[in-house]
Amino acid sequence: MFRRVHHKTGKRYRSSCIFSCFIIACSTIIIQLTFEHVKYLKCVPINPDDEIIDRQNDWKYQNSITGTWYRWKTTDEKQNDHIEWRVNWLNVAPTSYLGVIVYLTTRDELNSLHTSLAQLSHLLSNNPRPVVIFHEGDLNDTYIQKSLAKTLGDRTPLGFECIQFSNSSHQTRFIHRRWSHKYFHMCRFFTIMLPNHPLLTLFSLYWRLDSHSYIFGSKPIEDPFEIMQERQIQYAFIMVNEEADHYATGLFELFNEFLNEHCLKLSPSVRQTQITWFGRYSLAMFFTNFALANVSLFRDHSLIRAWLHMVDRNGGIYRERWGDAPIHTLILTQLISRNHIVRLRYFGYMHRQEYTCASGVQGDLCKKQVQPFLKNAALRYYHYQDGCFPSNQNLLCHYYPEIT
Ligand SMILES: Nc1nc2c(ncn2[C@@H]2O[C@H](COP(=O)(O)OP(=O)(O)O)[C@@H](O)[C@H]2O)c(=O)[nH]1
Ligand SMILES: *[C@@H]1O[C@H](CO)[C@@H](O)[C@H](O)[C@H]1NC(C)=O
Ligand SMILES: *[C@@H]1O[C@H](CO)[C@@H](O)[C@H](O)[C@H]1NC(C)=O
Ligand SMILES: *[C@@H]1O[C@H](CO)[C@@H](O)[C@H](O)[C@H]1NC(C)=O
Ligand SMILES: [Mg+2]
Repeated sequence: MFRRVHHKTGKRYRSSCIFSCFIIACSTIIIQLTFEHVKYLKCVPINPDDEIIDRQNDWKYQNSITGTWYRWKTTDEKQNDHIEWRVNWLNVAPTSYLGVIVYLTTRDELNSLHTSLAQLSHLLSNNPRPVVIFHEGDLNDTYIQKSLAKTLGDRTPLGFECIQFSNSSHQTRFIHRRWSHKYFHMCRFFTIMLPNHPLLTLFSLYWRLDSHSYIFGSKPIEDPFEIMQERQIQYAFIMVNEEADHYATGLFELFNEFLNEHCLKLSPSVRQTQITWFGRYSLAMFFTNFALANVSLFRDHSLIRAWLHMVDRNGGIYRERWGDAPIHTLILTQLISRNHIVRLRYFGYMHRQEYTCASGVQGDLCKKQVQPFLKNAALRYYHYQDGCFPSNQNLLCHYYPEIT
């Protein structure tokens, strides 16, 4: 009997213990959830404009008429009070300032640059748009400039902007020694510097191409600047690609830090285009050697500016070889709504050994169109079906509306 009572007490004791544990566990969960909630409610975003510090750049640019050099700023103070940036236009002065086609290049790529300009001249013959070539002084020879102007044809304005990258060493702690200093400067140029050059204040939209970027097709194309203006598009691309993971070390972590500072969560577009099934960063990116953008997007949008400055301060461009492509892709998919970004599919495009034909141009027709650019028999060329790499599996590729 005694034992039985004892047994009963033990049982009661045990069940009350289980009950208490249950209550404690529940309370802990509730407290934690509340805390998370309060933390979220309490999240105070930092002011994006407070984060923008001029880093005492020693990059410079030169005016093509006066020859004066200026220090290049990335803050939004009006660029050195240029009332209006003046350009020494070859061929003819622009009649419209809606859009400008921009290149950065060197004399080493003069041959491909001629090809690239010839393609622009053919395909945009219905609506020539001004072209501006940024260079480091190796293209200020008048003879070279005139021959490039001739390739474009006398209806297309052509300007040259001489720039100087920094040569200070504080930015040059490389991990990727295989790449020259200059490559990192190029990445920084397209990430943050270009939209802050005073030439861009003259135009509403810009279109970036590389010297080895060829647009192609069987006939002149509709003007992409007009399409952007009519449809209020902020950004347009043509191909997508995937970054190598060793060129994006720490980038996605920095992006999450940025979101936290501004009390933002990953947008549905980032989640759908750049996060894998396993919740990891997919490295999908716009292939930004071809990109059309509203100039004010990367210059005046305060959160985008804050992100670009954060990336710049971090030094990852020089340290890890972060490219403008993943840097821009993350912030655009985060902040720009789905109907303000498009993929252009109505003409062919080739960059180095990679190409895609216009939507609907397949098989022999595609081969025929691209044939003139497959010049080097020693190289292997890659046809990106649909413009998507590695394949249709790249979720970024078909996410945005396409213009065919
Ligand atoms: N002026 C100048 N242009 C460069 C330099 N490095 C690259 N570029 C140009 O910047 C553009 C992009 O560079 P590219 O080497 O094509 O990069 P990739 O497309 O990532 O291989 C091309 O038009 C190059 O000619 C450089 O050091 N100086
Ligand atoms: C041409 O290039 C050199 C740098 O190589 C530069 O110092 C010079 O000022 C440039 N501009 C003109 C208009 O000659
Ligand atoms: C680059 O270095 C040279 C000498 O090392 C110096 O004279 C020049 O001013 C520097 N350029 C810039 C933009 O700082
Ligand atoms: C570019 O963006 C600015 C700011 O959002 C807007 O006011 C302007 O209309 C846009 N330009 C074009 C051509 O879409
Ligand atoms: Mg390139």
